[in-house]
Amino acid sequence: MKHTLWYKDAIIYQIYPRSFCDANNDGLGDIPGIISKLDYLKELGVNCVWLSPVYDSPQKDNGYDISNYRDIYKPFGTLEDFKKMLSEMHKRGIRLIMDLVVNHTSNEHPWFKSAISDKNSPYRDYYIIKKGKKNGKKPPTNWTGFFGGSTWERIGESDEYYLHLFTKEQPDLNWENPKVRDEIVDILRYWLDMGVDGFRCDVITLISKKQDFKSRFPTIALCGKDAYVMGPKLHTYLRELYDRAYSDYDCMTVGESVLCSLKDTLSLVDPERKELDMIFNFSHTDVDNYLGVKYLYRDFKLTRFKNRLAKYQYGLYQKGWNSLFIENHDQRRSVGRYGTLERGPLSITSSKSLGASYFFLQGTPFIYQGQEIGMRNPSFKSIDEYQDVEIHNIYNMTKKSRFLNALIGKHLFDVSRDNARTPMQWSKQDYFGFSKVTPWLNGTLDNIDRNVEDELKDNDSLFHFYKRMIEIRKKYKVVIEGKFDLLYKRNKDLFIYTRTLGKEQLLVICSFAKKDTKCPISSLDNYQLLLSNYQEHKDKLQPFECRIYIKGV
Ligand code: ISL
Repeated sequence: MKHTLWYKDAIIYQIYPRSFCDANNDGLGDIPGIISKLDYLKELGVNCVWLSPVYDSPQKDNGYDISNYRDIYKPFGTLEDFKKMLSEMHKRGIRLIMDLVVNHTSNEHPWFKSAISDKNSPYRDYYIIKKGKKNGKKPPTNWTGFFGGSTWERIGESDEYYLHLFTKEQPDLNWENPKVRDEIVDILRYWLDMGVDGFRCDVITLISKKQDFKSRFPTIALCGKDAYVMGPKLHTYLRELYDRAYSDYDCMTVGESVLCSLKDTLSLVDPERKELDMIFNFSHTDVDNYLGVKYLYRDFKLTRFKNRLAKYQYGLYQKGWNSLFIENHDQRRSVGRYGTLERGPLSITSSKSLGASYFFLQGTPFIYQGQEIGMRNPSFKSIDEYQDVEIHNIYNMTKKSRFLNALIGKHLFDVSRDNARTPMQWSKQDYFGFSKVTPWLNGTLDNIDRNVEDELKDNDSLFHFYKRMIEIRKKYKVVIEGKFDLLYKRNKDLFIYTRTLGKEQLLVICSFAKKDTKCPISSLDNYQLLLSNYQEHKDKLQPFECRIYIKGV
């Protein structure tokens, strides 16, 4: 089947189902809730949805721990609800990509239950099970995982351990086993046959492990990562999935890739290699930390941010395709981050400037639910208010170690993933119009000023700004195909770039300064203004002013 590369024109909206809309009022979002909001997505103008996991799951990691790949988590709805949602999306010209979590399963998946309860189980080799050291008293290696602590969990009183790069309830699958790959191909084809349009492939760069299973020199985080990031057979496995599944459907794939260099990125998204269409690269979201470890906080610098983005714009031009994002369900909210202001009269203005700065780059833009209305972090004060397994693990570690507490204690709450997971704020009604009962994770009333109902009515809202950005992306080919050039790369306050296609040129000027700033572009005479976050313009750029111009059309 020919791939039409529709993803190049896509504007993708990420739905985190627990927190989007609760139709049956049990405090948890659900599929009927999503269906009820499809007209809202249509109004915004997006044409594709990435749905975070809705499969059956014990929800130890909010669905990123799957116990049945072919069914829906009951509190979210049924398979019939899912099919209805898919058809209602397609009716509105909205495609759907599913979240594919196949680096690991849940420990409640029947494969795993059988694997650990019976040494002769046919599923034993579906997982990575190794003998511990010292008669099983010590784990096989000193590797540490993504949520802190060892990557190994002992199997009962035996001398064997299984590998888990995330929580112990998320055992890693053994991709070396061809039967595991057969199962995954079947799962892919099951959903593609149902009509889904592609997959966001969770931590896909971790699926192949070096087979030495030896300890590494101890490091502050992710010890052993050279054994499990971009492993030796990753490319072979991806190509196999393409050949055995994706090649038969007009679908797309976006891989989540942790700790991935430009060279790695190119090797994954080179169209000739037929592995993935694009990947999420985190280099620009790691701009305010050290070593890609979000707990090692450092101040934001615009130059670092724009140069990191530019590196991938230049690096992938005509060689691969970029994904563009500033938020997702694992990142804290962009309001108050990346140089924007959390509160006050310039807060929305600054979010518009940030939004414009990434939205017109080359690649497929993603919007995370609530980003388009400027939702903020809830700023909870106590650990008891947070639910995410990650923050609780790290919190417990910092409590036990003075060193870790001094290093990360202060910023721990700021970087919690729960910041992005509070309920979507639909209105000023109780529980933000998300539900009629207390939501599973509540928002903060202080933040009620950011809500869909008010923003739909206000032509100057962030919602309408995003809507206009989407219209521009749909209208001008230069936004899809144009070559990117970063201007004034050392300027500390301004992010300015052009996109050029023949005689057409888009010029994007975004100020991140809190005061007036000189505009370094000498003449804007030939340009037509398409969009700005200010009504009136002066010679100087006003605080956080952004302007999107076009010429040659
Ligand atoms: O969230 C992170 C750090 O706070 C990331 O390191 C994150 O764990 C990593 O990007 C992998 O994320 C994905 O897989 C996880 C799941 O918990 C995340 O929600 C998902 O996006 C395990 O499946």
